[in-house]
Amino acid sequence: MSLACGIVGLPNVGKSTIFNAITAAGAESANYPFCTIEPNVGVVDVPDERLEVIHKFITTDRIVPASLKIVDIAGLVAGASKGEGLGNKFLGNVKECDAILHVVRCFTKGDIIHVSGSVDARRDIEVIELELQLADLDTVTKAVDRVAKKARTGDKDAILHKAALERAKDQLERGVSLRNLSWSKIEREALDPLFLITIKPVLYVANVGDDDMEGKGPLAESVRAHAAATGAEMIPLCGDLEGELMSMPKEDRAAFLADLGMQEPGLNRLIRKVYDLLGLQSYFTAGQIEIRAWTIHKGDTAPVAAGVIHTDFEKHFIRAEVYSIDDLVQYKTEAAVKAAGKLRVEGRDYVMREGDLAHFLIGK
Ligand SMILES: Nc1nc2c(ncn2[C@@H]2O[C@H](COP(=O)(O)OP(=O)(O)O)[C@@H](O)[C@H]2O)c(=O)[nH]1
Ligand SMILES: [Mg+2]
Repeated sequence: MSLACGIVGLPNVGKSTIFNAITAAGAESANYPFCTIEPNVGVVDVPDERLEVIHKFITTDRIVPASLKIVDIAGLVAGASKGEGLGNKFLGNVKECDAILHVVRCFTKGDIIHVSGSVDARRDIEVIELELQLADLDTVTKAVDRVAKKARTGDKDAILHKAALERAKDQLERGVSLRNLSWSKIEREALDPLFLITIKPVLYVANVGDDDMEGKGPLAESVRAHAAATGAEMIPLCGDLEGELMSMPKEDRAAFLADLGMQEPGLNRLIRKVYDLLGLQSYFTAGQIEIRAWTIHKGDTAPVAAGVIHTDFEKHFIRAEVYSIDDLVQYKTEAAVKAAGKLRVEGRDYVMREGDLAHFLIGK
């Protein structure tokens, strides 16, 4: 499962700076040495300490973390939905993403010109959000027209879908992003095929200066307030420092972080948050060939989890043998876990738990 996250925000807020830091991290990973799909697309490991914990007890040839695709979406300016700037092409790129990283400028130092002449985080958010809402409004309006014809013939589904689309249209006209509302299953059926932008989960990234690393200043606070008011999350991050960190030789980074009073790069926090935002979790397979993290959605059953390894595995799933990392830490080997009766045999209905270690038995 390759999930994608699109970075949006006004020009000069630090999108590319953050994107470049993330892709530099990806390029260092043994897993994507030549991964430049397109200049604005990067792949990065999802940092996960549990892989090393497993590795303490199970020898292996390689470790493969979960990954995330990041897309730098440039050209979003006021009027984009009407074709200003790079307009529609870039809104199209956002549609293909699973989640949105909305970068907001909260640094004041430096002579970086702000497109609107002054730094105002709240206004900036509103400019971008409005463009995305207008883009959705356009999509939804066209969809209402299409379904209206079918609804007039008395088609039950079409009538329900039309109502859902009209609700979305009405809310967008009031300036409400669709993610702020709850939608029933039938409503989602009408909306999902449209790849609407404002229904995607968003994470606000307050790009703070190095004088406000924790995001306690008024600009970052206004981003935090907006996020809280809309049920979203925010994370403070200093794009410049993250870039600087990634441009250093690896062995110098720990000292640089320690100087700043940081435990780990801010990017690690960011990537984990995105993973969480998408409702994802990992399970692991571990053996001589590889120790690997696999990405599933929270609530996925064992056959669905097996299907991530290979699509056929879902259909031909027989059973899973599952144990937890805690069991491995306590008993030290898989054989000892089994001897202690902690290796559970689970069937088709088993809902995977965060951090399960699994073997799947697959039929033909
Ligand atoms: N002072 C400061 N400058 C930054 C920071 N992040 C980015 N910049 C600068 O802002 C300018 C625009 O950044 P860029 O990443 O290209 O913005 P984009 O247009 O959103 O992609 C560049 O000159 C960056 O060096 C930051 O955290 N602090
Ligand atoms: Mg850029």
